[in-house]
Amino acid sequence: MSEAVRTTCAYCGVGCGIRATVTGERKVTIEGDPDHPANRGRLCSKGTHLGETVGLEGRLLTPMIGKKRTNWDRALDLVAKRFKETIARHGPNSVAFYVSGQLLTEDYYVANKLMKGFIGTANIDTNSRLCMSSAVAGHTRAFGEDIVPATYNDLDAADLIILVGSNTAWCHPIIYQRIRARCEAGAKLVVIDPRRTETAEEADIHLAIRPGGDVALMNGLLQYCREAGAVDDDYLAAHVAVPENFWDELGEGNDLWSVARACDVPVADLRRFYELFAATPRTVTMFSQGINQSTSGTDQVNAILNLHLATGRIGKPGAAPFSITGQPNAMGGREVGGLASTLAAHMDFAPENRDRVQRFWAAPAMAEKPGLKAVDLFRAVGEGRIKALWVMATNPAVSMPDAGRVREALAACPFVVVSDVIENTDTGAFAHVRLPAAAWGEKDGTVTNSDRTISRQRALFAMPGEAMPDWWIVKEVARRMGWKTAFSYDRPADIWREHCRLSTYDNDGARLFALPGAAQGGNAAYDDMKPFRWGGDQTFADGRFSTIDGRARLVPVAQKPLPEPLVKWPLTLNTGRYRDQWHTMTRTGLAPKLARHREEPLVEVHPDDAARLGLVGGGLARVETPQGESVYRIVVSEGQRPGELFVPIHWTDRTSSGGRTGLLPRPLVDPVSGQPGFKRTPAAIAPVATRWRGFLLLANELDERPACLWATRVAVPAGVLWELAGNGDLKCIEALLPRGERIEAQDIARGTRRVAVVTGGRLAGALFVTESGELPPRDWLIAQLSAPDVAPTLLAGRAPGVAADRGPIICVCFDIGLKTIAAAIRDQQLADVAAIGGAIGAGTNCGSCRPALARILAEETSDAA
Ligand SMILES: Nc1nc2c(c(=O)[nH]1)N[C@H]1C(S)=C(S)[C@@H](COP(=O)(O)OP(=O)(O)OC[C@H]3O[C@@H](n4cnc5c(=O)[nH]c(N)nc54)[C@H](O)[C@@H]3O)O[C@H]1N2
Ligand SMILES: Nc1nc2c(c(=O)[nH]1)N[C@H]1C(S)=C(S)[C@@H](COP(=O)(O)OP(=O)(O)OC[C@H]3O[C@@H](n4cnc5c(=O)[nH]c(N)nc54)[C@H](O)[C@@H]3O)O[C@H]1N2
Ligand code: SF4
Ligand SMILES: [Mo]
Repeated sequence: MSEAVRTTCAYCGVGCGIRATVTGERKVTIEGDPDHPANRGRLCSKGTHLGETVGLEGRLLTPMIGKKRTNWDRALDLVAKRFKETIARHGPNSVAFYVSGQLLTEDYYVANKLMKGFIGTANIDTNSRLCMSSAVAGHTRAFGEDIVPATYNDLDAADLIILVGSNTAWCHPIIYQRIRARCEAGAKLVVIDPRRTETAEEADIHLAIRPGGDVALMNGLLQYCREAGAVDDDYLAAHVAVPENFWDELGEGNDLWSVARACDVPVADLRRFYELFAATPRTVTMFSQGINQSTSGTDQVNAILNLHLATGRIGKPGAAPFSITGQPNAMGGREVGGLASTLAAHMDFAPENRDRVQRFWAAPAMAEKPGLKAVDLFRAVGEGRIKALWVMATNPAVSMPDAGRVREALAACPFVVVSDVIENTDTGAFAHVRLPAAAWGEKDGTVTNSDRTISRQRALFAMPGEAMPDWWIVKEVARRMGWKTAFSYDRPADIWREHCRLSTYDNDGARLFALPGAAQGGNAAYDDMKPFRWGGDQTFADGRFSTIDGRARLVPVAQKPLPEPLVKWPLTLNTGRYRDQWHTMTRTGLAPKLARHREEPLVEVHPDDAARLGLVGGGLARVETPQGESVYRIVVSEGQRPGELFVPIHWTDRTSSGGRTGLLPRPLVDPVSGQPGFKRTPAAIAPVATRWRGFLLLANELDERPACLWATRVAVPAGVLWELAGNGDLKCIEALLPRGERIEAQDIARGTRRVAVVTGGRLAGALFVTESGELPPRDWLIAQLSAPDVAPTLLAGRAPGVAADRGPIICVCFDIGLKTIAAAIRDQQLADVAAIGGAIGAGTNCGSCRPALARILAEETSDAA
């Protein structure tokens, strides 16, 4: 066994440190790094199960031109040639890169330098446009620079933590555990989210706000603070520029009653929240996609920043606004200037900045002005204005709004290059050239997390096949385009040092982002780099901001009128994430344990809507918007507001016929940031009838999705499970079963059909279908895929004597189902989450399921009462 390597988790912006020990060929054990400041040894379910995703199944391991394998020289020459030709014929603005917050800083730096300094256009945008560009724009308006002034330590010092539009318990679980710990020590938690998420369930106050009402809520609060004497006039006088009439304009229509009505929240809850805020100086307001992903996203961000500036709650321990980042290197992308609207090292396109960067890069063709933002960029592709596009580390055919239109654009584009780690992605299907990138665990570089802590990601394995790191791929293309010296990097450390030097180049302190010490280190220093934070632990403590006069700005923002429901589209569609899946599932979709929390894409509907529209839990429904439609499995949930639907973003063409959420949102964006409003799309829903439902269990992957109305892939140990439903006949489904010895059973009266295929004594496939009856529980059947001998009772669907299954898996670490937990609570009279852990272990490892355990406990105890 080799020594543990310190690296950083591949997933979210919490940026947890990991100690990874390679135990064999593509095998690794993962532990939290006790010395990493972001997590101090803890990991959530996704981090804990990273080891299940490092196998080579599904990997793209050779460069491809069309459907043919090729070698690197040919692929790189072709990419360089086509980009050069396109630029020569149509100018630099006819090409574009679409990159990702999942690139490492070094990768990102090289791509940005090539586009903005050498090709000579700023048509490089990133999926971070869809993620936190409103926060970037809001920070820049208020502080003069895109600075997140908070750190995780502020959470430990806060007396009030407000989570706005953030399902932290699922999306930033380790931050959430830190918040819970602080709440157990007495801090209060307020959650502002239209849904009653697991995060909201544990809050002292949950405001189930009418979607899009956040500016009204925050402006009302600011007005309340003013009246309650909680505005810090001294701070404002010393450090903040307040526009004339700011307070007069704020005062209008922002009384408690009007705000409660506008936001559709109980006035008593609103008053409690306002009183609590006014009385609690140590407040951290954390926000993410419920704020950013809106056509008023930037205003919503500034409404929050206004509150913190006006109450002087910034630059002090436990007091700060806190925009949390989603992707592992979203923050690093901001530092290198990966957005079309930023240049590099926290500089914009102002003449002096352009000039400075041009000098530093010795750039032959500096971009003159900001480039196309993601939605406009794909529109330009669709209209033929962009003729060569390179997509790296993102899956826009799934994740862009109005993804159907994005697919049409990709299909029409004369030259599409996709760099990915996975062979078959929805976006890769449109590529002329596919380039195999090295994945997490194979590549070296740095990432910056939500609280400005820079950590190293380190290689654990040799690069498989011909995979190469993204920085190498980009610099090889740059060199082939003719820029050999400017892209003569041999290792990530070379790029890192250049990036650090640019951050301090001609920087007298006007730009807070600066990495002075790091620029001098050698390769050994880079290899040994410990996590460190830039920008200080208490940013803005001196009250100086990055504006010309050093003052922050209050930015007047007004609530936009919220539209009434439309006749054809009477509902509002909200979209977001599940606890154990990551985006388009290219990696978490490989891990059977992570599939068990939510196996299928669900549409959550309020009981009143369900009753009115004939929607039954467990059935299927078609969700439709003006952009497209997709089918989901229905869940009736009290946690939804009436009139609203919630669907997950994770399922793709590869994994499901339904749940194709990217097709539904409008491509409408915030006017300042260009971020799409993913959370609020007018929609309609109707039940979908199917004659039969069933499941197909297979030892091997299928090349194509089963052709029926509903087919969703679920990763299981030693194989794959497809949940199915349809109206057609079963012949084409049965044809998917492998060859071998067939065992069959049929009950015509109940419309039941069961087929199993055995080869060499082992189960190779099984199809269970019913028209009217129940389907057997899946657990035992799935286990038969790994069993050395097929059980004779196979077609009965369960082991003799074994009763029902365990229900949905709540604790993925110890594989404990809902029913097991509920039974333990009842039988052993367990009174709290810790007692459940003591009795059956659930929740004692990663802790991601603790909010769910609390809810089950509450339900069981209220049932008992
Ligand atoms: N498990 C998991 N974790 C992840 C990811 C993942 O894919 N899976 N992705 C990572 C990434 S890239 C990101 S960006 C983050 C996102 O993390 P979050 O922002 O926490 O995630 P979302 O589920 O997109 O949306 C957050 C909440 O906003 C609420 N919301 C919708 N509309 C409104 C509104 O008008 N006002 C308010 N106040 N709230 C609203 C939604 O109901 C939802 O609960 O998660 C990161 N972490
Ligand atoms: N409706 C709706 N849509 C949304 C959102 C929403 O809330 N609602 N959220 C938006 C947000 S916040 C985000 S961040 C996006 C995320 O959306 P995407 O970025 O499209 O999602 P991922 O699945 O993370 O795509 C990453 C791709 O990079 C590949 N990859 C992984 N590692 C590497 C690497 O090292 N190199 C290379 N070259 N490739 C790699 C993966 O296999 C995968 O194909 O979705 C956005 N879309
Ligand atoms: S919270 Fe979970 S997914 Fe995010 S970095 Fe930490 S372990 Fe990884
Ligand atoms: Mo994101």
